[in-house]
Formats: sequence, C-alpha cells, structure tokens
Amino acid sequence: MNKCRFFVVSLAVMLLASCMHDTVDQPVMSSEDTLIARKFVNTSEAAVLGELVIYVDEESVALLEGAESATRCGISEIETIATEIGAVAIEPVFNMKVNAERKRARGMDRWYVVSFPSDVDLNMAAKRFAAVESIERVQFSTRVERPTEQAIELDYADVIATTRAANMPFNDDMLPMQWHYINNGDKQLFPTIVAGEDINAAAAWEVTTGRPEIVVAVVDEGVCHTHPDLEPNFDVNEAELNGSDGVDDDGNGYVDDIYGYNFVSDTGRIIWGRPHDSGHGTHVAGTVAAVNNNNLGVSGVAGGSGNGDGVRIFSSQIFSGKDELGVKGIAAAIEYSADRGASILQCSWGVEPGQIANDTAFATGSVSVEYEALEYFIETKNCDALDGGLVVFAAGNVGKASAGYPGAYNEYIAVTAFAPDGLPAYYTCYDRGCNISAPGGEYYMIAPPSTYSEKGLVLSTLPEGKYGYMQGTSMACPHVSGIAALALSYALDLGKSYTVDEFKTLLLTSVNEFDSVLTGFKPNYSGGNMNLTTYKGKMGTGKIDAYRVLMGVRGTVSIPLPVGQEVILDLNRYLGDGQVSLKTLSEYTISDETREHLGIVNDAILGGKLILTCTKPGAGSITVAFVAGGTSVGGGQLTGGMRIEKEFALIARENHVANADGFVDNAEGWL
Ligand SMILES: [Ca+2]
Ligand SMILES: [Ca+2]
Ligand SMILES: [Ca+2]
Repeated sequence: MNKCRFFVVSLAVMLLASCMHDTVDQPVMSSEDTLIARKFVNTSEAAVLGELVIYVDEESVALLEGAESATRCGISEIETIATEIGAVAIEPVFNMKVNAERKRARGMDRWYVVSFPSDVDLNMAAKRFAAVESIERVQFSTRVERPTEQAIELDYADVIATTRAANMPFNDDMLPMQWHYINNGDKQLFPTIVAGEDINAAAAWEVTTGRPEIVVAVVDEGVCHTHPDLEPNFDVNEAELNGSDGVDDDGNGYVDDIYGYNFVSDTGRIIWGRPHDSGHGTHVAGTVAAVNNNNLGVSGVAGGSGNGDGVRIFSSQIFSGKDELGVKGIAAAIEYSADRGASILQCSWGVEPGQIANDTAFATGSVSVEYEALEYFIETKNCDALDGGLVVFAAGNVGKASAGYPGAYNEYIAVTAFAPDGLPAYYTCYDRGCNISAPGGEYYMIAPPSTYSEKGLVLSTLPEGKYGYMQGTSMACPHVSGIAALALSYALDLGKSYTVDEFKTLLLTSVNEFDSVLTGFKPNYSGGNMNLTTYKGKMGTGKIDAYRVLMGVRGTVSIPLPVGQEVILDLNRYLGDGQVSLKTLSEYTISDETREHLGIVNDAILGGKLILTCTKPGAGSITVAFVAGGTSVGGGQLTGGMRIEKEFALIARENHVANADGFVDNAEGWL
C-alpha cells in the first residue's frame, strides 16, 4: 500500500525514540559506561536543544525542591555541570500543587527539566548528567512534529437538505452529511457507500446523549472555545473566569486556565489560528462534543440534546503553529488533564510505527516521563462511573501493520479507521497494537489522481465558527472517546460503575464484525489496489457500535441480524448457556421506533421461535416474555411457572449473516 501523500491528518509526534539500553551496540564498554547507558530513556534523535529531562533519586528531591537555580541546587555534581554548560534553570516537570501525596508516591516529584543554552552539545550534557550518581534516568526532550495538513472547509452550498434530514434525530443541518454517525447509504456523499457503516448513533442517542459530569480532555492543537457549536459544552474553570488576569485564582498551579491550558506558550490562552495550525484540535473536539440539536452546524457523538446536557471538553494544548513542545510539556498536559477532572484522554497523535520497538521498549526499565504521566491519568478517578481514566489514541496513518506508540501500548486503546464503504481506510495502520475500529473517512477519487470528493471524510467543527472535513485515524479516535463518554454518562444514569479494565472490555466487545467484507481488492486513492485480506482479523476487535456499548451498560444482550433476510431465532440460544429451559411465550413488544429504524416486516413468534425480517440497517430492541418452570404462567387457580420478560437489542447490518439453521451468527459469536 502506498504511503499517503496528501491530506492524511497525521499528527506524527516524535515523542520517543527507541530505548538506548536496548540498542547500544558498542563492542567494548566499561561497566561504568554500561551503567550510564542504562540511564538513558531514549536517544537524542529529533531532540529539542537546550533541555534535558532527568529523574533523580529520592534523597535529592528535598534538595532540589528548595533550589534557587541549577548552579545552586545543593547537589554539587549537578552544580558543577550546570555551571560548565551555563544552565539557567532546574524545574520540576510535574505540578505538586494538586494531588501531591499521590504524585510523590508514584515518584512523579523526582522528574526535573534542566534548561541551558541551545548551543551546548546535547549528547555531551546528557552523558555528564547520566554519570551523576543521584540521577537515575536522562531523557532527551524529543521534538513534537506538528500536523502539516489542512482541513477542507465545508462549502455551505453542499449541505444536503434532502428529505433525509427530516428523519434525523437532531435539527443540526449538517447531520445528514455526517455519515459516520448515521449512514443511510447516501451516494451523494460517497459513490460506494454502504448503509449502516457508522457508529449506530441514531439508536444510541435515544438512550443517552451525554452528561456534563463526564469530561474529555482534548490533548491536541488548541480547541476553539468560542465556536458556537462547541462553547456550550466547554468545561469552564469558573474561578479563573471570574478571577483576575495573571492570577492563579483556583490555586491549581496554572494561571488563567479557563478553557484549558496552552502548554506550548505556558499560558492560559488557548489559541488555534496561527500559521501552520490545521484546526485538528477543534475538529476532534467537535466529534466528541459538538452541541446537538441547537439548529446549528454539526452534531457531536456525546454533544447532548440541545439542553445544555452534553459531555464537557477542555483543551490541553500541545501543538501551536510551528513552536516546538518537548516531552516535559506533553507529560504536564496529560497530568493537567487528570488533575482538571477528565475521565477520558483523547489523543489523536503518536509516533510513527516502528520508532518504538515494543511494549518493553516503551514501558520497562528506564521509562519515560510521558509514560509516567499516562499511568497517573489511568490511576486518577474523576467520575462515579469509572474508577480511573481511559486513554484513547489514534493508531496512525501510514498504512503499516502496527500502531504507533504510545497508542500501541497494551493499556491504551488504539483506534483504526474505516471508510464510508465499511472497508479499511487506505491510510489506516492495522494489526499489532490496534484494538478497535471507527469511522475515519476517505477521499473518493473521481478521476485519479487529481479529482476527488471530500464528502467521504469526517465532517466536524473548525476554528472561527467554521466547519470542514478531515480524514485519518485522528478522526476515528474521537468517535471512540465520544462513545466512551456516552457510556459513562449512561452508567451514571443507571448508577453503575466500572473498573478501567472492565470498561475497556465493554468497549472492545461492543462491536460489529469487520472481517466478512475483507476479501478481494479495493481501489485506493492513487489508482492502485488494497488487498483487503491483508486486514483480516487485524483492524481491532471490530467496528465500535455506540448502541451496543450502551446496551452493554444496561446489561442487554445484542443480537446481530442480517438485512433483507427472514431469520428464525431461537431466543433461548441467547439465554443462560444457550440451552436453557425457558418456554417462549408468543408475547413480545417491538416499539414503533424500532420497527421504523430496522424496517421490520413479518414479525411473529411461532413454535417458540422469533421470526422477523429487517429491511434496513438500524438498531432497536425487542422485549419477549418467557415462562420459567412449566409450560404456562401460574396464578389464580393455576399452578404454573414464573412469567419473566427479557429485552434484547437488535442490530441489523448488511454483512451480518444468518446461518442455515436460522441462528444469526458472525465473527463475534453471540454476544
Ligand atoms: Ca488556575
Ligand atoms: Ca486568573
Ligand atoms: Ca450543532
């Protein structure tokens, strides 16, 4: 597969290079050299000049906390080096004004950043620091690569005011163009579109549209908080909003952090319109939580119902124009996201696959400062429905058989991307480290290589009140973050709570299967072909389905159904061990909405089996009555069994398959 050459929104962040202690290849090394080499977290490749991150031993922390400067920090070896290289400052990476005790227990107070003139030889300085006994790790502050691709602004004349719009759950006029939420198979958007290749948002939004108690941190370019389709769902720091400029009014260690914090400029002012900014952060934020049903623009996955009830977002800004942010800022942004109350960390960035070899290189031995920050985020509980934080990353856009780190690491969810045809997007990474798939969009080439349509991309908000298209696993990622936010909102409704592991299991198993469509070839944007069998079993567990996720929270079994085929379902196979003694009564309820959504015809229960045909992709539910014990319900003069009712979720998709015995089956089994 060709590496995508244009408009793959690739926030390729070169956070970390591979661990030096694994790759050191010098035939003759003294034991002291080996000891020093083991202290290196990474190499100096793509490192920011003029700073190094160090991790000191416990005894040194007390001295450094009271340090006046790097040259007078109380540790003579450090003072000597600092004087020689002209170091100007030694400062803690993490913010001890919030949750200090927990951070100390994790050793987060032991990370410092040393700043010095940029003409100092970085490798020499690093080696000198690594030779200091009280310094246990040295990390180069690897440069963050900025997004270079721009969004395509929506031409308002393209907004399709078809009759479809009348059937939309919300009045946002661009929602009919957001196939990634509700895909009705509109060929105006993408000629080879397949209805139902979406996140099943319509059915999900009947269950919940979000709750303001759930907060998602958007770690990205600055998010435009003045956008009218985002502003109502912004998490606002009221103490700062009503406080004084230049003063840390809430004492959280960050001055004027009203809508988040800009870690690039180290100020509370979130910005988004500098040259080389792409609108990426604002786009991603809109997918999570653009305001629904406000008669304006787009919808967001967890953007509420138009009554101020969407999930909340804030901006942890790590990209800005051409400025470079080192790992200290990345780590601080993740820490801040936890301390400010986020339950979900939305990260549409990562290093190129292959730069970090494997999980051991990422998270064993001399681990990096950003790994420490991510672990802290996971450990931090910020809502009643989850006992910690969920970390979601984009898998990467270079079409490789591996996700990029950090997303590839086994504790974080890495999201692959599919196109409006339900097939892998040409750019998506897949296979190793990839956990789940979501819509990321794709160009449709009308006349390769120069004429293409952007309507198969993901449509969302852009800075300055605008809207536009972007594609990438960067765009798939916030679909998963948004669905996770919906699930936590619904869990709050129901008074349920999860451990982080339980919650990840729920998300990764609430999917529609991917593999049945992965045969043959698909033309890619450049006129070549993608061999689809390459992706079989490698796009993650499947395509995330928001309705299935919510049904999982409710505890309702989802049944996959094919479109356009009559199925005869033995519902007992979805109960107990699949062979239970429950007599199916002929009583059942299907709501009018479900009938409409699935186009259900010919439904009946005959001989204990449910018979029905769905004529279109959709989702809904059915409630069926059973007798537990005996063949009839007891009561009055009759001794009989207990009447019970059970709800099943029904998910109809083109590629769900009914077996010869009428049992609907697919790659997921019968979850
Ligand atoms: Ca503050
Ligand atoms: Ca202030
Ligand atoms: Ca809207």
